[in-house]
Amino acid sequence: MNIVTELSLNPDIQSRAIELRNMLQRASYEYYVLDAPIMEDSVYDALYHELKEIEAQYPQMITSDSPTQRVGEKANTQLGSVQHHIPLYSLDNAFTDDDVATWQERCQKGLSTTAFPDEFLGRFLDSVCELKIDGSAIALTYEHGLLVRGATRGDGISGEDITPNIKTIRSIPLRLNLENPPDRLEVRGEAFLPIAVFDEINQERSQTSETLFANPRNAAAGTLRQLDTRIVAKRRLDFFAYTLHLPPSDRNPQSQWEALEFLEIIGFRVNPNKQLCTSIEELQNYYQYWSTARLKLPYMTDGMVIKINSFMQQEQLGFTQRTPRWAIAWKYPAEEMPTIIEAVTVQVGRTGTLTPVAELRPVLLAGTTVSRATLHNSDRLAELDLHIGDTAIVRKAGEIIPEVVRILPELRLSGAMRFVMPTHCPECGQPVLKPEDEAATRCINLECPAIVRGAIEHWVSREAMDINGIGEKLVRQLVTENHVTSVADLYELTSEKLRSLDRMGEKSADKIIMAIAQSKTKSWGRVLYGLGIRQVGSVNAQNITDNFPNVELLARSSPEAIASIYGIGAEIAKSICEWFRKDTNQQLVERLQASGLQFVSEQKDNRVIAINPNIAGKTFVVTGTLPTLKRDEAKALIQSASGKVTESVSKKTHYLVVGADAGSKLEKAQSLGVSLLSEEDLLNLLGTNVLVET
Ligand code: 1X8
Repeated sequence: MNIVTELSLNPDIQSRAIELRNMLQRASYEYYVLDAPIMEDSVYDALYHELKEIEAQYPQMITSDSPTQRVGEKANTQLGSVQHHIPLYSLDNAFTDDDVATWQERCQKGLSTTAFPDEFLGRFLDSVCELKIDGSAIALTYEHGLLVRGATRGDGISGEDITPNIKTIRSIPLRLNLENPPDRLEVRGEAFLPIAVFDEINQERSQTSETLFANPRNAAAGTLRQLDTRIVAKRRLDFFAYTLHLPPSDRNPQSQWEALEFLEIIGFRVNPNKQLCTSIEELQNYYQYWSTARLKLPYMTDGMVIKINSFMQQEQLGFTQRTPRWAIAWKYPAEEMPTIIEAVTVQVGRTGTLTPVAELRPVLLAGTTVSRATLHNSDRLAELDLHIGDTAIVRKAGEIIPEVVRILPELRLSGAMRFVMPTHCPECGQPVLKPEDEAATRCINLECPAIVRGAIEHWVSREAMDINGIGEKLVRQLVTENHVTSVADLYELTSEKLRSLDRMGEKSADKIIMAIAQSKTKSWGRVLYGLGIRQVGSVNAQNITDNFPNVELLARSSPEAIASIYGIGAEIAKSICEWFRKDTNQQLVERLQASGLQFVSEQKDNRVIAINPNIAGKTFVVTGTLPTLKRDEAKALIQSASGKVTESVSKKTHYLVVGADAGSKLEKAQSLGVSLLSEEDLLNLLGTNVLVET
C-alpha cells in the first residue's frame, strides 16, 4: 500500500486528516466511554495508521487533540509541579448510620442558621450518592474546549503535571463536545485501573521478578507518575468524572445531579451507579446494596460519596480547612489489614488434602473478627515465603474465606523460622504424598481418622444420605472409639453400641438407628454422590446415574463413555474410573450393597411415563432461595421430567430457575440471554406433563 504517495497527490489531505481525526475520536469515545464499539479494532488500527502517515508527512498538520498524540513517543524527563486553579479537597469519613445522620443534621442546621432561618431543620436535604472509586484523583483543565493540562491531586494546593500520561487515557476527551466552550473549564475525577488489568500487570511483573503492586490504587498512582508515557499507554488506565468547575453563567448546572449529566454530555465517562436520594433510608439502602454488589464490579470501590445535591446549598455550607461541609465519604470496613501470623496449623480434609492454615492475631476485617486464614497449599506457602511470626496482609472480601495476601518481609524478626509443610500427616502420622503436577499435598492413608471422619460427614450430609442426628461431634466420637472406620460400618451400628457413647440416651440412639436405616431408601444418584468421589457433585452424580442405571455398568465403564454424558468432563470421568479401580472401594460398594443400599436406578413404572416437551432434554440451572421448594427439590422435579440440571450457566443453558438473593449465576444468565423462570413458572411448566404409554 502506498498511501503517502497517493495522498501527496491529493489536494484534500488536510480535510482527510480532519475526517480521520473526527472518526477516530468518535470511535474511541464509543468504545471507551460508552462501551459500545462502532468499528472493528482492525478498522480502527488501519485508520489510525493512515492518519499517522499523513502527520508524518505533514507535521504542521498535527493538532494537540489528534488521537495520535495520546501515546507518547518520547519519554518525559521529569514531572513538573503545578498550582491548582481551585484546591482539591479531601472528604470527611463516615463509618456508621449515625455518622451519616449526624452529618445530614449538621448540614440542615448549617443552612438554617444563615440565609434560611429554620427552614431546613428536620428536612432531609436531597443528596446524590456515588461510588467512591479507589483510584487517584485527577484535575483536568480545558481551555477553549481543549485538554491543556492534567494534574495529580498532590497536597490539594499543588500537584504534578501529568498531561502526557493523562492523554493516554482513552475515556478522557482531548476535546470537549461543547458548542461554545468557556475559556477555561475544570473537571475532576478518579483515574483507576480495572482489577483485571491490575491482575495482568502483576502477573507480568511476577514473571520478570519486579515488585508487585499492592493494590489497583497504588498501581494507578504509580502509573500516572510514570516518566515513560509509552508504559502508561500500555497500562489501560480508565477515568470516571465527578466534579465540574465552570465560569459563572446562568446556564450552568444547578446541582450535582445536573453536573453529572452535563459531564456525560460533554464526553466524559461518569459512573452509572449514581442515585439521587430524598431520605436517609435511601442513603442507607444504597450503602447496603453496594456493600456486596461492589465486589462484582470490575474496579475497586472503598465506599460511597454523599453530596448535598443543590449547588446553592453547597455554597451556603462551604468548606472547613480541609473538606467540604456538603459532602462525606461513607467507607466500607477495610477488607485488607495487616496482622501477625502466630502459628500455622495443618488441616486434613475429606479427600486427604492437607491445608495449611494461618493462626492470626485477631483482626477486624470487613466487619468481622478474623483469627484464621487459609494458606491454600505448599506452592502458595513457598510463594509467600512465610515465617512464623511474620506480619501478613490478610484479606476477607464478602463471603470469601479469609486469606493471606502477602507477607511484609521488612517486618520479619531475626531468627524467624520458615514454615514448611509436614512430611507426615498430622492426623495419622503416615507419610504424605505431593504429586509433582499438583499443588495439593495429600494423606493417602485410607484409615486416617481425618479422612474417615470426612467421608462419614459427607455420607450423612443433607444432599447425600441426609441422616439426621449424626453431626461432626458424633462422627468424631464414633471414629475415635473405633465403632466406625468406614461408612459401611454405620449399617452395623446398634442402639446399644451408640448408648455406650458419652451423653447418648436411649431415645436419641434409637432415632439415629432409624435414620440410618431410612437412608437405605435413598436413590442411586444420592448414593453415588455420598461415596465422595473427587469432583463428583450432587448434580453430576444424578446425571451419571441417569445414564448408568446400576453400579456394575458404571464401575466397568471407560472414562470416554462417562465423559460422553452431557456436563461430565474428562477430569471427572477419570476420577470415577480411578475410584472404582481400587479394591478397597469395590469392597466398600459390596458391603453397602449387602446392607441394602440402592445401587440401581429405581424401577420406574414404565407403562406410563411423563414426557414434558417443555422440560425433556432442556438444560436447567437452579439458583437462589425459592419461595417454597428447596433447591434440591426443584432439581429433582426437573430431573424426574427428563430435564437436565447443571451447576453453572453457559450458552447451552435453556432456563435459569431463580430465587431470592441470586448472585453471579443470574448475572451470567442475563448477559447470555438465558430465559429466567420463577418457582411458579417452573411449576407451571412441570404441570404441562403429557402422559405417554410405552
Ligand atoms: C474522591 C472521590 C469522589 C468520588 C468518587 N471516588 C472518589 N475517590 C465521587 O464523588 N464520585 S469525590 C472525592 C473527593 O472529593 N476527595
